Amino acid sequence: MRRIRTIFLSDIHLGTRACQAERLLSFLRVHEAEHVYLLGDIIDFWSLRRGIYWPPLHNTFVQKMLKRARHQVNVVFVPGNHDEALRDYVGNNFGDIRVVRDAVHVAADGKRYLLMHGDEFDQITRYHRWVALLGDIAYGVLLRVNVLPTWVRRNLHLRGYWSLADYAKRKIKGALEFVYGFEASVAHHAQLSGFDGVVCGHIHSAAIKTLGDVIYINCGDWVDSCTAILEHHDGRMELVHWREHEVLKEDLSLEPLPVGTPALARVVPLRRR
Ligand SMILES: [Mn+2]
Repeated sequence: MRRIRTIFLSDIHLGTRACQAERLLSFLRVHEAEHVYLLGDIIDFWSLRRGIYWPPLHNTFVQKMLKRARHQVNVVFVPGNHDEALRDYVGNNFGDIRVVRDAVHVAADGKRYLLMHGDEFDQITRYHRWVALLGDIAYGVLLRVNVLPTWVRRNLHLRGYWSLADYAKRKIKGALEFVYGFEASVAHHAQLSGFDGVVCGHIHSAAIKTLGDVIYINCGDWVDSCTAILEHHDGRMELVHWREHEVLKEDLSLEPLPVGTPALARVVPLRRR
């Protein structure tokens, strides 16, 4: 169990097939914090509107958050654009989870961070909602296409998680320009507002970097890259990539089978009568 001061998560997209809830739960099992910030797109209402998908693990995540909040953990939820319906509940509580439009976090080293989802700085989402929806569907298709390579790699015991959506995001020049434009405008806003840093999400591109005079931090996502931001007890921020081998290390029930075991043995236990 790693005890840290703060966990920042965003873009979990519960309610979608792409959501890596199992990995997220394995990450949470070994991380305990005083503060947990959920920075938007936690529940994907856009996807749920197209059809209900809500497996038990997605419920487990919600239950775990409610439980931590009940046990003196400061759990704060900032709705994003995929869960913007919950922006109507700003100022209220879900159990002991506070719902706010945006928040300020003072780190252990005294630095003041602005916390938000970040879609306000995504001009496409803001002004051309239909373009955003189209982009959303295309991204969803990419992730679905990626389901097969992931299954193959997992069953051949290949380490890591090759991601088509991530690959496309990195390769397409326009996408990179979009990411840099987003980072620059968010950092600029935080600087003008007098903050030392900003923690956001939305673009599924995790980062900790200095832009101008501010620290720009993005939590990334749990549909694709499986990333989180941790604050240590001295105020140091860390970007964590939660990969398959870490899941294997922490969870003995997922111990890899000996080399040479047929891949199918994992899925269908072979029985002789
Ligand atoms: Mn978003």
